[in-house]
Amino acid sequence: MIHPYMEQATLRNYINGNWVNGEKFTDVMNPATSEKIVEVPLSSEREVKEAVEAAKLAQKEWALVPAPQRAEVLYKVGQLMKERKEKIATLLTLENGKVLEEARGEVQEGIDMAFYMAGEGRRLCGQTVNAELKDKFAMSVRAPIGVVGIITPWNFPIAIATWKSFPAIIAGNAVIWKPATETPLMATELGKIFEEAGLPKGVINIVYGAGEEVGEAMVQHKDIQVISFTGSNKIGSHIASECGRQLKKVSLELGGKNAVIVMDDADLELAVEGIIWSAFGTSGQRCTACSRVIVHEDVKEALEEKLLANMKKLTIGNGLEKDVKVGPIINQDGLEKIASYIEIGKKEGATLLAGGHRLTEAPYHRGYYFAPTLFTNVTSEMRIAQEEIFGPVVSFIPVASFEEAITVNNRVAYGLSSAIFTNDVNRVFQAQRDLDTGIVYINAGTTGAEIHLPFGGTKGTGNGHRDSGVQALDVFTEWKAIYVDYSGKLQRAQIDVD
Ligand code: UN1
Repeated sequence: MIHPYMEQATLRNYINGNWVNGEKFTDVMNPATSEKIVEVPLSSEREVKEAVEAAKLAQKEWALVPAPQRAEVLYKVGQLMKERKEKIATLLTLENGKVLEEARGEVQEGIDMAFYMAGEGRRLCGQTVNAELKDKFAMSVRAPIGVVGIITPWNFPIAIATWKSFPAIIAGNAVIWKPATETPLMATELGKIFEEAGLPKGVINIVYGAGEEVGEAMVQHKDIQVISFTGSNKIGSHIASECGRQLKKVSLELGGKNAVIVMDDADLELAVEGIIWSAFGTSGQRCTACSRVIVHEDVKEALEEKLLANMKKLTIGNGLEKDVKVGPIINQDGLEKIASYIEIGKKEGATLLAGGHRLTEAPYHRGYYFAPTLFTNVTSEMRIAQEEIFGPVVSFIPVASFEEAITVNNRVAYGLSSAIFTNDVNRVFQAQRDLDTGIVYINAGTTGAEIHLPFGGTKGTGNGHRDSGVQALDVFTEWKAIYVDYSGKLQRAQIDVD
């Protein structure tokens, strides 16, 4: 039986411009209802190899297409995404569970990325510099790398795919893309759009399947020269070591343990709005989600009270329904992980002020819902204050001063996003200097990165690369230095300098 939102019962891989049938499949479920949506192929090394062969051939020609013409395809991609925004957003909510308003926002992030990277087709700037010798010209250019592999997560299945694939494509590479099996619809929709926009066959290839099979085959394939991965630290460090062994370039976006700092002079109403949005939006399943509130002790009780009152107003439910603000958790494993941290927090001596349990009564009984949760009196060494929970759980950590707030913020293994609410201009500038995360927000929550700035983090959040922004091009290009000697004689650098 075909699901009412679907045109097909089974999805197919997209290899060399063809939609290819799979052999083995797994079910894709709607996390809001547990109903089956579609089946997705579980591919193997064989499909990865086929995709790489196609990509190698396609890339040679694609690299010779002038970048402004490559950009025309991306403009078309952006245009088609814009026309289909509502349909794509609805499918995103169906497979991922995030509320429709957020799904629209995520699709918009992809549209923004398309137009932004299309613009790069007319830049891809290098430098011209002065040579140290007479009658000699020196410059640097960005060169494509070849075939690149991208492995994308279920929590932002279309936005993150655009952060990685669009810069790769505009720079003249071909792509092998393994989307998360929980959220394959976004890849099919984007694949169809690439096809309709006229991207030559083989420039993007979609291979569905498990990380252990398809992801591993990509990491081990000698002709995939770059791996760009967003996901867990455990898998990220495995990928990094395998790529390191092969001297393969790897870009990682991993976990976060992001905090909102609320100072004693903050606008508490605004801080509560920022915390609600960044802790409970997407049910806390963002790498950038706020999971710690580092609060000045003088405003701790007032902030708790206001936050609790606002948490009560949150409507939880199926993201396709109007006015729902918090959707389900992705699946049973996700729920169990969150539930296990509630027990850990209680054992560690934190005080549970709200939530802390799964929602099992109708209408929640068929989906994977977890009550928005607030712990207080948490200390910064507790595991709930150190480890990524990836759910709607926030911990209050009281502090006595601005300096202590900064120290507590930085005392975690991750460094993705941080935020401070204060009206003191000196503290604002000290904070943006001293917070050791890749993204810093002033008087806003920890989420909401824009695509034309670098996205990524310090310490355990990654390995120094950035997604999105012009910096994403560094992952998918090699720098080439070019010297043109027009003196007509041998000129030796560093020697013939008079
Ligand atoms: C993620 O959580 O992996 O800044 C991506 C944000 C979004 C992207 C989140 N624009 O929260």
